Amino acid sequence: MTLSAEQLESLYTTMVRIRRFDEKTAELFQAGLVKGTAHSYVGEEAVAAGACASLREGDYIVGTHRGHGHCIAKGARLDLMMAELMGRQDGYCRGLGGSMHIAALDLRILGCNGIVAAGLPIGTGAALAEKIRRTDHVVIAFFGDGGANQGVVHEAMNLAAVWALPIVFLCENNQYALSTASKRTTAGPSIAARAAGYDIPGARVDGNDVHAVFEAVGAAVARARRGEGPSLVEAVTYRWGGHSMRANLPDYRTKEEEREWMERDPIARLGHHLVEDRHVTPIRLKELEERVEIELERAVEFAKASPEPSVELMEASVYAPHVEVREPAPTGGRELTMAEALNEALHGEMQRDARVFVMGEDVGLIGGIFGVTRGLREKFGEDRVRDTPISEATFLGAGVGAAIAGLRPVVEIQIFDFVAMTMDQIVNQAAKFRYMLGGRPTVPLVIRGPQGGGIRLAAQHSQSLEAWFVHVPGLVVVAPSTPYDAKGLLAASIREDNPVIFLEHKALYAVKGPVPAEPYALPLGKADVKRAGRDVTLVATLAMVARALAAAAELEKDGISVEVIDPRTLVPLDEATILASVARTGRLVIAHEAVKRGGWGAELAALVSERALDALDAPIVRVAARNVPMPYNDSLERATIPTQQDIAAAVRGLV
Ligand SMILES: Cc1ncc(C[n+]2csc(CCOP(=O)(O)OP(=O)(O)O)c2C)c(N)n1
Repeated sequence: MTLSAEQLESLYTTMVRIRRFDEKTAELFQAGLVKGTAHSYVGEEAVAAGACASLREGDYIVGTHRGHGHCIAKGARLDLMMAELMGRQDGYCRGLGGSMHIAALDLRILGCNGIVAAGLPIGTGAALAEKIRRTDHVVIAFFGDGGANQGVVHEAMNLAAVWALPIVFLCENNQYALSTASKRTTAGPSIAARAAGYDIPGARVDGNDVHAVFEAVGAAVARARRGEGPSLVEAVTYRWGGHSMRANLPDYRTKEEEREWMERDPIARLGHHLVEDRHVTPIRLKELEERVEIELERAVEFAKASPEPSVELMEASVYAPHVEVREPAPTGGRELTMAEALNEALHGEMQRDARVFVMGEDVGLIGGIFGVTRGLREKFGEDRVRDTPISEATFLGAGVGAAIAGLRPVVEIQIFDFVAMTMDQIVNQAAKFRYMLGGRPTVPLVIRGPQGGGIRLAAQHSQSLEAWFVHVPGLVVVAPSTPYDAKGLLAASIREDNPVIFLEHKALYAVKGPVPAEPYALPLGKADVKRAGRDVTLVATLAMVARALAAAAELEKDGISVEVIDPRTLVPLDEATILASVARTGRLVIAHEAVKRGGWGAELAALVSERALDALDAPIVRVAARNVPMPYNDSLERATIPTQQDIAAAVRGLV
């Protein structure tokens, strides 16, 4: 497809806007008005401009840390971008994101990213959302030659290829990752050549030739729109400046090489073509450039005049309002196992809301290795119940992308220890996305799966990991101990607009309890007093709740009255219920299965000593696993996990 002179003028303007924006940013950085750092796109303008020229309003991009050009090419406003770079309240992210996190969901710019290549799983998820919704919207996911060597790049291309997702993987090969030349770190003839391994089209083009980029990406976009799946395009280019505006590094490129590439200036090339071949006058080009200057000056003035964001705005930006549960939940019901109760919640929520879908390893055909997703595929179809490749980082990241794009994914981590593979997507992406974007978007994503020991699965299949997630602002952490709570809390978690870590204890899956047949949700942040008592407050979680209750029954016989509280959600935490109980009993024991050091109990102990020291008549005691990885040997495993006797002994020690 040839571009009209008008389209080329528009591309020329976009490229000049990108260049002048980043040149101005460098000036403002030197002047101390842009802080932190920013990564200039000067020299690479033809890639973003040529690529985005094939996109429509409903299409998405995910950018990189060098992302100003991506945003401008997708239609971002210079004034809102500049205000963001200056950390001001009127910026795209209200000053909470900065250069590396600019995003504009109304323009379907899903964000630049400070984590190299992390945008690819997210872009893959947006493409998945569009595929599930059966639209013809597509995604372009930008990444660098350095990013190309991240594991998620392989995972994302594989996932997109097996699911035929509408995404274009666009590698901007500027030949260096910070100081390191791509040829020193990258095997194979080219990055584009990797496409053959996924049986998808791959093309390598001159990234300084806007026509070439437009042609190659245009073909890939058209293929994606037709529903034929992903493509890989590698655009070879060069950044003129240093890695970042802050970096002040020893030389790693030769002056000749830099000069050579500057002579291939993509803007001068397009300008020359317009004048020589398209009868556009140099005066016309000057006019276009002058318009950009005016826009840029206004953008700088706008940014300077914008107020600084407040501490209140910052604090309010971490969480979306938690789901409201108005009706009291029903009680009674049949006896179900916890696995059956969770399964019933999934059936109910998928029925209730077509945006809910489930993905994970072996969740479809066999219904999950613990049976939690059984029957969903038969009822809701393969589109909404997806067996994934073993690519936790990417299918979880795809969950983040699909959630941002408006669906409500439930991602199963087959055994929760494997969550370590996904920590970037949970901690740096899901948890921070709303915040980095100024507190506006929502990330309605549930990440659920079994944790804990007791069935001899040893060190890598038995950990209790709640403390990792409690430590991260932006996450909700749920930990049910009964089938009744499990059903109601999972339903609430799926209706929640924040990312939820939903921890199931694998030893509880087969435990039975009464569960009402009708759908219901339980509020997040509401503890349950499982047993009332006067002498000691005993806060227990997950599998420790049953042991705490058994210990309390045993102690009752000796005249010791124990109040057992199950917080049910660790974030948000029902501090009031716990503090009120401690105020009455004056004693606190905390029981959890995770190792003691740095465990969630330490946080609760600190909270109670800060807030209720006067009420305490005795030191706070934690009952937790020994500070060892879970052993395989069964008697050692029993010696590691706290028992009813350990809990009872801790209580006795206080009275
Ligand atoms: C996961 C991760 N590792 C390292 C970094 C530090 N870092 C930021 S950009 C960069 C180089 C990236 O090179 P490339 O992907 O080629 O993009 P370019 O900077 O050349 O545009 C490095 C090492 C990071 N931000 N994230």
